Amino acid sequence: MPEEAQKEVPPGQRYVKRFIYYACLGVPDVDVQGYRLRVFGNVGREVSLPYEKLLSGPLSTVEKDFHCVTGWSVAGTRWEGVRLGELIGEAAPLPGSEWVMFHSLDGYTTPVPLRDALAPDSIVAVRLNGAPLSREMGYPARPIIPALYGWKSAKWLAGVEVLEGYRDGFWEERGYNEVGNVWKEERFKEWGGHLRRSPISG
Ligand SMILES: Nc1nc2c(c(=O)[nH]1)N[C@H]1C(S)=C(S)[C@@H](COP(=O)(O)O)O[C@H]1N2
Ligand SMILES: [Mo]
Repeated sequence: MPEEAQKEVPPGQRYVKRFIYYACLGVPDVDVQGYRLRVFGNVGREVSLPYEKLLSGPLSTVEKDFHCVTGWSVAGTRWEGVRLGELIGEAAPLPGSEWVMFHSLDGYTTPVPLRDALAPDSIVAVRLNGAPLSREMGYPARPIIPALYGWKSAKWLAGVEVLEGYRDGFWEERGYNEVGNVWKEERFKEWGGHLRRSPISG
């Protein structure tokens, strides 16, 4: 199925008007002066970017629907940010790199395949629908990877760790899927097939 087909509703999703706001570990205090977005791990050279550097771009615009694994979607959200591929490329990932772990200021973590992070419409967003991200929505930055469920969009993003092998993040430890592709409906891990058929709420 073409991932670009935004007219199509991903399996098991329904549209709502507004984002349902989540902060499972609370909303962190953000000291934007001291803030750096770090790209580290299995890389040739670490990258450390202040917020102004992220803002100065160049910024790409990604207009896509946003899909939460609990079943709600928001149509046509417009995000602006720096391409993840640019940031990760700057850090020169070493051969054998296959995953990326996002680290947030609140302690939240979530992994994505490097392949998805490098997709052309994968960005580190600093703006949503024409305005800087609000504190609740993840200021100063959050990754947006349109083909993956919303839990992979780690709000208050501070670190992008390049990995060779897979590691669980916060929700993955609790049974959510390693990849989380919305078109393949990858909600839960394959083990415990019963989980895949459990009722989806929200
Ligand atoms: N740091 C952090 N990032 C997070 C979450 C969270 O609880 N903490 N929730 C995730 C989930 S499950 C979703 S669907 C989206 C929700 O984004 P919103 O709170 O902006 O609606 O954020 C994701 N990123
Ligand atoms: Mo979610």
